This record gives sequence, structure tokens and C-alpha cells, in this order.
Amino acid sequence: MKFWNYKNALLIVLAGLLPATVNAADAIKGEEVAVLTDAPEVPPPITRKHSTKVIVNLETKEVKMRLADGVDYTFWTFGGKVPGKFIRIREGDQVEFHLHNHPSSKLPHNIDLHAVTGQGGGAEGSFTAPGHSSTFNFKALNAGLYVYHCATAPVGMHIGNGMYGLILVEPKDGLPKVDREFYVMQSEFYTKGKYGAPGLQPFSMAKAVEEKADYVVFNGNVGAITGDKALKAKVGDSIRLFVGNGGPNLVSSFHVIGEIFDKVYVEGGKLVNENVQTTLIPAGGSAIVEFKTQRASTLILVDHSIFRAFNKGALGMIKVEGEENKEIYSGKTADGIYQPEGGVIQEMGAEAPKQVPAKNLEERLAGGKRIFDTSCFACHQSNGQGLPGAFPPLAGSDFLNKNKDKAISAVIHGLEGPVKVNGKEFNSVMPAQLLSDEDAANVLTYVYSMWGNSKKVVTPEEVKAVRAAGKK
Ligand code: HEC
Ligand SMILES: [Cu+2]
Repeated sequence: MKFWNYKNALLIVLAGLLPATVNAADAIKGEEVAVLTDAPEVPPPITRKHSTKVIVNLETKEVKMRLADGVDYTFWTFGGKVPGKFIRIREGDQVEFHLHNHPSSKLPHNIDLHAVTGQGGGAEGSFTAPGHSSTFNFKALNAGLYVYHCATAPVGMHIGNGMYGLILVEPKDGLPKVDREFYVMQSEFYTKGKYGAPGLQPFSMAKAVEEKADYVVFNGNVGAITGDKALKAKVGDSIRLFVGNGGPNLVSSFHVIGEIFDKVYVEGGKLVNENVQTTLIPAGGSAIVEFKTQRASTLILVDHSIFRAFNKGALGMIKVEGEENKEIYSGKTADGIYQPEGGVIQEMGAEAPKQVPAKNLEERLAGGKRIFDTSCFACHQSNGQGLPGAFPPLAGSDFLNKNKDKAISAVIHGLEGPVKVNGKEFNSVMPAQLLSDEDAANVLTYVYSMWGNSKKVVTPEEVKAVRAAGKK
């Protein structure tokens, strides 16, 4: 055989071998129906080592649900909740996607999966009228954590009403094993009434266009993962959060108060960053963050665009149970007095500058409103409604209305440990408010005059007496 023939024979053999090996790993073997979960649950990790045909069944549905305490909203959903069902597949899988639009829907919907390489990410093949189903197929070419959303016109309105979720395409070799995985998705809502305005709130197109969100939330409503509904973990657990941002408009500065992310899969892709405090998650984007819990505490999830966290709802919790570890964090070990220039400065904080006392109830209420709007509303919220699981309500609060001295003491001395307000337990810390007797009297009189409270009047003399009696 001539050399030429050898070479060709070799090439032919190679050409035969190469595709064969690629095909063996990539061949679709068998089929399965995808397990879908509601947030904060995540479907179990994929353990199979081959590609398969995955059948996904997802239903669009328009449902009225809670947006905040006393506030309802008609959400448009993938699977009946916001965010939509979590879908977990493996790189190389062949997906047969069935989108069903519930007969009770008022509108047609479709789905654009960012994990799809194809026209409209599937939107073009999935436009579905109420009471109909659409089927399309795609191959999961790229591993990563991807957002999906409705892309029916007006697109902003379908996304703004809750139509988004996450699909994870696990890399062929899987993700490293962790103890707990959670699904968290941020998004905003634009309502006719402002934050906390009660009743069924319609969508505001005008505010959405101006990007003036009334609510910024994790997992579809204010308090979805706080208090009793906090995510739970144990000391020593490795935790992985699949974090998405549905938008429709805002970029999230995702941060967990009290933790450092050991790893961030930046933008939900392959690049891993380490030792990260805050990670930016674009609208229509994601991140995978991982950390290990080292001590018992309540970790607070926030959008560090911080007014969103404390005034619009972008706040969640992970309760980590187990040992406190004083070496990692000691808590306060000393509370000393700091007087670089003698006692003068302290005086100033509490009492000076000398104030003109209120001459009548009207002036007391006006002064009180000013204090409330600067010192109290950030925690107790603008209508005194509080934040479930975090800050007790002042509106209609039995604690407040029952005992004036205790209310005064809470304001001037602070309050910590378990308290019951309207049957709900709070166990947190209210810092002492640095207010003069006059200001404390004004703000409490104002609070008592508002939101169905008992209209008690608090005088500076009463505040002075409680101050003199000291913290009980
Ligand atoms: C940094 C957040 C924060 C600020 C600011 C704050 N509070 Fe509180 N407040 C709390 C927390 C937390 C509690 C519950 C404490 C506990 O769990 O023991 C509380 C409890 C109270 C209570 C008793 C419980 C109830 O709901 O009736 C009153 C009254 C109260 N606060 C009034 C005020 C007033 C008036 C101001 C402004 C001058 C104010 N607070 C500022 C966080 C805050
Ligand atoms: Cu839609």
C-alpha cells in the first residue's frame, strides 16, 4: 500500500471513530418527565450520566393572590405561583416542551427560555390561546442558570404581572454536591395604589414605563421568605442559592447580610468568582451563589439598593440553627461611653438644640409626623403596617394601645426580645431612638392618632418620668 493510501485509511478510521465517541456520550437514551417545583424548592440534582429526552409540562394561569398584607394582585403565572416552576435538565438533553394555557385565562401566553437557541427562545413556537396547548422541542446546548419569561405583547406587561421563572441546565458532570439548594427570584410590581395601599391592586402601565416600582420582592410577594416562611439551614451546611431576576426593569444588587459568598457563578454562567459580598443580577439574568454557614444566625437576603429592601419588600431570611461561634463573631462584648470632649456632646444628641414646645395638639401632631416620617417609617412602614416577621405594626397595635408607658419606653430605651403584637410574635431589636422628651411625646401622640389607634395623648412630662424610671 502506498503512503497515500495509509494516510487515507487512517483518516477514514479516525473519521469513523470521532463522531462515534461524541455520539455515544450525546446519544439520547430513554425519556423522563421533568420534576417541577415552586420556589423556594429546587428539583433534585441530576445524577444520570447520559442525555435523555425530557418532557416538560408547564401551565400558564392567571390567579389572584397576596402581594402584601391586605394587598391582592391578579398575577399571570407559569404554574400558578410567582416565580414560575423551577425546571432542571442536563446539558445535551432533548426537551419536549408542552405549554398549556388554562381555559380560565383571559389572554394568550407563550414562553421565551433563555436556555433555548432558537427563534424567540421558543416564543415563536409556543404562542398559546386560552384552553390550548403548544408543543416544541429544543436541545440544551449550553449549561447555565437561565431565566424564562412570557414574551406575548405587550411583553413588559406579561413579565410585569409575574410571568418568569428559572431553568437550570446542569453541566454534563453535574454541580458539586451541597447540603441545601434554594430557588429565589427577585422582581418588581407596579400598582395603581402606592406600597401597602389595600385591596386588589391593578397593574399600572404608567409606573412600569417610568420604572417606578411600588414593590420589589423575592419570590412573588412581600414576606414570602421571612418569619415562619424563612429558608432554614443548620450550622455547617453548604448552601446554594439559584437566584434569578425577573425584572421587568430593575437590576438587583443581591446581598446576604451576615455572609460572604464563597463562590458566585457570575451571571449564572461558567465563570466562578470567590469571596463576593454583593453580586449584580441583571433583569432577565441570574447568579448561582454558594456559601457555608459557620454560626447560628438569621441571614438577611436583600437587594442592597437598600430602600427596596426596607421600604418595598426586597427582604428574605435564612434561619441558621445550631451553635453560636464566638470566635467567628463575638456579638457585642463591651458597651462603653465615648466622650472625647467630656459630656457636652451627649447632651446635644439627646436634648439640644432647645426646642419650642408644642402649644397645642395640632402642633404636637405636626411635629410628631415629621419624626415618624424620618425616624420610624423605615422599619414600621409608611402606614404603620410593619413588615411581617420583621417589624411589628403600629397601626391598630394592641401592644401600643394597651400600655402608654411601655410604648414610651420602647421609643426612648429601645425594645428587644420576644413581644406579641396582635397575636403575632416578634423577636427582634428596636434601637433606642435618640429623641428629646418633646419629640418622643410628639411622635407617640401622632402614632396614637393614626391608623385606628386609641387617640391617647403623650406629654413630655410622661416621657420624662419613664426616662427617669430607666429601662425595665
Ligand atoms: C430600626 C428599626 C426600627 C425603628 C427605626 C423604629 N422601630 Fe419600633 N420597633 C422595631 C422592632 C424590631 C420592634 C419589635 C422589638 C422586639 O421584637 O422586641 C419595635 C417595636 C415598637 C413598638 C412596640 C410594638 C408595637 O408594634 O406596638 C412601638 C410602640 C414602636 N416600636 C414604636 C416606634 C416609634 C414611634 C419609632 C420612631 C420614633 C420606632 N418604633 C422606630 C423596629 C424599629
Ligand atoms: Cu403571558
